Amino acid sequence: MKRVDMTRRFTITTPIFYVNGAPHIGHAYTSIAADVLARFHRLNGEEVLFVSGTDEHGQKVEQTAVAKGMDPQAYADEVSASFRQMQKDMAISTDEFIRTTEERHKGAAKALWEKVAANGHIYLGAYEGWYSTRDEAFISEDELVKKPDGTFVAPSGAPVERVKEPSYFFRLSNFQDRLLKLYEDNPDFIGPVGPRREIESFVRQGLRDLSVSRTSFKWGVPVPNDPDHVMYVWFDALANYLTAVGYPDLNDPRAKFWPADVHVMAKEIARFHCVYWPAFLMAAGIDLPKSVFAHGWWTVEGEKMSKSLGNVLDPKALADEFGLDALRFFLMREVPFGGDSNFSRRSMITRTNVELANDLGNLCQRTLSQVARNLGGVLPERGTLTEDDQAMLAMVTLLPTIMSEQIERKAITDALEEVWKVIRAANSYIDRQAPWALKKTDPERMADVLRVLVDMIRGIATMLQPFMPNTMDKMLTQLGVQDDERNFAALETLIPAGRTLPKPEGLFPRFVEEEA
Ligand code: ME8
Repeated sequence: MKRVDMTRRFTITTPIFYVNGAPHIGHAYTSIAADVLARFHRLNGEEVLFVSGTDEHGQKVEQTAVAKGMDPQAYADEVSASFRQMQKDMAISTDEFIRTTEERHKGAAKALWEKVAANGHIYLGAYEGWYSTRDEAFISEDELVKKPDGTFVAPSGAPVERVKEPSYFFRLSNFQDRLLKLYEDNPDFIGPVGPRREIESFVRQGLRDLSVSRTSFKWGVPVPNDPDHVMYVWFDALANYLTAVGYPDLNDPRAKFWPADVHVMAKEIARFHCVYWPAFLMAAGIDLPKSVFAHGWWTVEGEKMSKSLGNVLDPKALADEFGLDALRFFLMREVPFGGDSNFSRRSMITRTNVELANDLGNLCQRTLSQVARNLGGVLPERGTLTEDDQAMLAMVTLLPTIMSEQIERKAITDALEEVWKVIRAANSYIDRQAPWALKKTDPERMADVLRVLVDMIRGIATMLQPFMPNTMDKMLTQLGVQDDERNFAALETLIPAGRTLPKPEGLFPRFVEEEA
């Protein structure tokens, strides 16, 4: 079987996060998922651009800063730094971190605006209607939701206020047909299918022109040639994806990374990415991203995360308690990428103990301790392979092909399950072959079995690197695999016999809940 031929270049983005509060598990989740995809493509030999950042303008950020008695820039500096720290704590391998208050970004947003305006898609008018600051979204009358007390809120439940101000408009209504054709011609443009249907039906209902500037506050990118207006925060924010590739400088070395392969986010902001963003780009005559993937929403112990409930999960605290890679693994394993999920401590503990400590940790420990004890820690030759050995090795050999196809579909959880099938098979193999019993009866066969196991674990650890980079780094070191032998293509070459392996150490401790 031939490995899926993935393009040799891969550009992936996360949303840029609002700096109106500390990063929580939701932000970490999107960052980790995108990181898994970015790392997978890098190990597959592709040139990757992975973009993330912070969204620092707009009324919401301004109001939060004012409430804290801080200057918005000073406040944004502080919170943006905490997002960067979160990404460091979660081992997120971003190549570009965009802050919308940076000059390079303001330049890109202005250039995009000028292009859209020059092409005749922006006009001056006045907006009168509802605005939700929490969502940073204009809410039309027919979207308002009536609460039992007779007041109205946004579909998200966020409060709305009446706004009346001069505003520039983007001729979104002209783009309905082109957008519908985009979705029809490219069935994979929006994934997964739930958000795709929602977006299609939203666009089919007809599009109104979109207000793209505000005049009632100042915290934003000034509109070119009209400093009374600042850009609507979403026009500004979406432009960050172009900032990352050096726009408007088409000779920038990063320009080759556009169009993006995938913008990753949660479903609540799919509309901005699947409707407004492609329309802005069409209006500017810029290539469209190849796809948008909107994953689901995390709750905590069955409840929506909120400051008032005091249940906002800090990813750093969880990583400190369970181990970073156990947290990354759990988040990617617990729910098929795309679906909604619930964070439960019980489930986190079970997965850590069963899948990491028992399945993977024990497999590695049992194998390597026998190599250390019975073979002096020296990697044996590949012996004559029995049918059982061949079947086991074939499973590992197929992993890169199967997983590449799954990762291409963003089926991150399926890809993990594929590795676990091999781990479970290796555990049955070790029980069936019982190398410890062969020590006295057939030491040569014992060495052959241990070599098959080492090679299986090498394949497993290589393919798990995108998910658990730090632990797999240690596991590959324990297996005597050198740095340049860790990409997917290197799996086609056997590690030469005779290498002395370091003393094995347990990598996945069992989690024991302290008695309250
Ligand atoms: O929307 N479950 O920023 P934001 C899953 N600045 N993912 C979650 C989550 C949860 N409970 N909570 C947050 C914005 N996320 C804009 C984006 S992009 C040009 C501008 C993640 O700080 C998820 O990725 O509100 C979601 O889409 C994003 O954080 C929203 O982050």
